[in-house]
Amino acid sequence: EIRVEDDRTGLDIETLKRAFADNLFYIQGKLGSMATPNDYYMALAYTVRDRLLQRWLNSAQTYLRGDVKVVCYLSAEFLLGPHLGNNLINLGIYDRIEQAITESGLDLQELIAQEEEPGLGNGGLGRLAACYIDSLASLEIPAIGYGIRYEFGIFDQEIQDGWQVEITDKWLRYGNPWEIARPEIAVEVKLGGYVDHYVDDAGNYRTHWIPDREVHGVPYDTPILGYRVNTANTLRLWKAEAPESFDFQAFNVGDYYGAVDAKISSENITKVLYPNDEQVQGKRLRLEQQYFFVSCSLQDMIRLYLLENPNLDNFHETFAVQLNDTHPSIGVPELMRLLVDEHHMAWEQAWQITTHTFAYTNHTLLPEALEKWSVQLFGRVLPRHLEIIYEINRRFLDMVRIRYPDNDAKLASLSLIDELGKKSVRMAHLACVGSYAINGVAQLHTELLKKDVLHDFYALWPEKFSNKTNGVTPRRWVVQNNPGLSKLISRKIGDRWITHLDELRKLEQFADDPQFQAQWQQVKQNCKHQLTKQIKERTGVVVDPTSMFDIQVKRIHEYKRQHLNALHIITLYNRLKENPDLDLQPRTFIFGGKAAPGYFMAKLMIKLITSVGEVVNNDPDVRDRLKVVFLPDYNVTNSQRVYPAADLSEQISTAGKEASGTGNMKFSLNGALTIGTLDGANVEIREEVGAENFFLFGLTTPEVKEQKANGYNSWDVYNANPGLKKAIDMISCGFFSHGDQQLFKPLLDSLLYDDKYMLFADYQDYIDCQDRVGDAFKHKDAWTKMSILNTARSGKFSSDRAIREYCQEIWQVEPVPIELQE
Ligand code: 26Q
Repeated sequence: EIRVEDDRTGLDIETLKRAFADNLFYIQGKLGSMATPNDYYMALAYTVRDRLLQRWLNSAQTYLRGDVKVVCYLSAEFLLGPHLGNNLINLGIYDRIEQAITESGLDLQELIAQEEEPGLGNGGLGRLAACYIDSLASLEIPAIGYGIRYEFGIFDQEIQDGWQVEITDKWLRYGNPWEIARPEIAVEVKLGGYVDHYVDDAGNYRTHWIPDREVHGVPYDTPILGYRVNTANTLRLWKAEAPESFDFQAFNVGDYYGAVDAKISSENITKVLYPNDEQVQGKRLRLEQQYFFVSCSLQDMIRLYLLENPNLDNFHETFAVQLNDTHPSIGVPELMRLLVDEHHMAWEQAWQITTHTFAYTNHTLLPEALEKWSVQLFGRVLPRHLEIIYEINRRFLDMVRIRYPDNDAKLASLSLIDELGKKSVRMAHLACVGSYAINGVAQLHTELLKKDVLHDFYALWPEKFSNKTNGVTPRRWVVQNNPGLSKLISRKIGDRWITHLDELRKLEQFADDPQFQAQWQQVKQNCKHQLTKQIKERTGVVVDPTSMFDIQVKRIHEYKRQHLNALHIITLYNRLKENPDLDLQPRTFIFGGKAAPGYFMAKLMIKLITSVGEVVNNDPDVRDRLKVVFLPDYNVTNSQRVYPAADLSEQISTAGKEASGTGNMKFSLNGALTIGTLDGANVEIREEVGAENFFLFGLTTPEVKEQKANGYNSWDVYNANPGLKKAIDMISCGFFSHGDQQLFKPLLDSLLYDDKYMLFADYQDYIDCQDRVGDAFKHKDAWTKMSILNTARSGKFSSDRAIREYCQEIWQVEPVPIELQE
């Protein structure tokens, strides 16, 4: 006897097989004989989704209780990666599903590979948001992730003739089985227009914002299941739609084409993710995106709150709202507007609530990445918010004047408005003033925030500042992407490390054990074999899986210095050319990463890497001892094959530029050794794994500053260092570009005449350090020991640890376990 629910919740193999067949027939409308791999994937995804739903609904219901505090993580990006494998692991049914699928005559890996990953982010910041919502759910913390449902996520990258080419990411093409639209709770968002001030019949000052556009925000919900718990939180992403009534009746009478234009322009808001990170451009549509999703989210929180409460007086006791960088910082004036204009609250009370609601995470020290909006543009898109910002600023500067009497310089440097040059709104200042907590993402980064970028705010409110070193989820970045390593670890120390990553320390005792070392090497070798196969398939390059895999994968940026890595490759190549019989440790250099489409220098860096690869890979004198690979389309899916296969992790940014880095953590957890500068979280990784298990090189942050102050001149370094000079001259004379001496000129000129990121200053130390790496790799057992110790001592870099710190020190939230009712 079978009950309906059994087919949708049952976890035994027979039920899973039946549910899978059922979904294929009734949802995909296919029989086995006509089903495509995608049909099978969809049928399996629905089978898994059914099993998430009761947990999800129970979680949602529990959170509606009045006494639960909920974290709202506001982020313009969530770089989730594929859901299926992750949900199978967190549900604890991976093995059973594998068996059910195999017994249905199919291959689970092949079905998992069908999923188009939601690439709703650029890189580190977006992926951090994804790790954090995994940890929130796994720690049973009530949480909602709020963001944008971009129709086109980060572009797909192809390499043509060595150059990056961008392809539209049509991730929704075949439907998305993980989301559920909730049009019944859509909200309205206003844009543009002007503001009316008047006195109402009761004598109150009131404000009326008359927009020239209104947009519908429709939420699409995705369940985020925790690891082996019943908690399934919600990721709520907003899609912009045109409200029919608005376009076709009130505002565009008789103008059909105009009405359709208005519809298109509304729906443009959530069309596409801006593919630049760390260099902002101040585009109107981007401001509209930010305001759109933040307004939708705050309105949604207020709706939820008023379901249980008579008024908004204690809003901040129910919601802790985290701002993932300044991208959602328009939330500060928006919450003020909602409270004051729409809910008629007094300014002072509204300000109390607002400044006890928001907390702000800063992710960057680069001046060009600090968001600014021209006052003129801002006033056109958000006229009421500009007024509110001026009022916040007026009151804030009154306070500053008391603290620093007769100090106009202080006022100018703290003001929310930059009055120099083109008048603009400083979003980081807005976020600092509107938040009760401000944090950096690694120890060094937080110190530099306090000392430099936000120094004046630190002087004002030292108690608001704290450090929250980033972390990554061990479920995706070890269990899922490295099953071989996970099984080996669990055989030795049990599986509690998956939720308590510090327990990896128990591996230390086996670091010298020859048998364990052999097993460890075997796992690494298998991973390298798999990546070797993938490299062959995707690039045609044949690499030696016994060579050292030396990997740099991350967004392409001058400050991340992929071109320093390239200079090392050229240097080794020159040594081989001078002495073909040199006893050189064979290496495979693997690069991956996207360049912002408008960032010419980054695109040229890709061309340099692929050009060097073309020469090195095909020179018979090299005898395959060096290979250079550029893996196209680096994304979450592809990265999961990369981290486990790495011997060496390249973390070589100029000291003081990388806020934290998170790839560095994924590598170390998977047993790669790091060659790195004292930048971002590298500092803490080295502290944890031990200086003797980390390859350190390069100037420190104060040394960089000092050299620049003392007139650092890269031209002199170039002339004084023959190895460097030779490498640069080869690029310059067209050795890697079929004689074209113009191709790389912009890149070389920036190095020879400016070298903002101090490549030449760090060149020799980097080369010397790489020589030590090469020597160390020859001693297999010593290397393996270092590899084991890297994994064993990287427990700190779990996002569970990071989220526990946020919960205790910023959000003041507690776990709420979910009971499963019928
Ligand atoms: C802003 C305005 C307009 C258009 C785009 C943007 C924009 C988008 C994305 C600005 C920045 C980003 C992404 C930044 C980012 O990924 N930062 C990284 O954050 C990681 C998580 O904290 C850190 O580990 C990295 O060090 C940091 O570079």
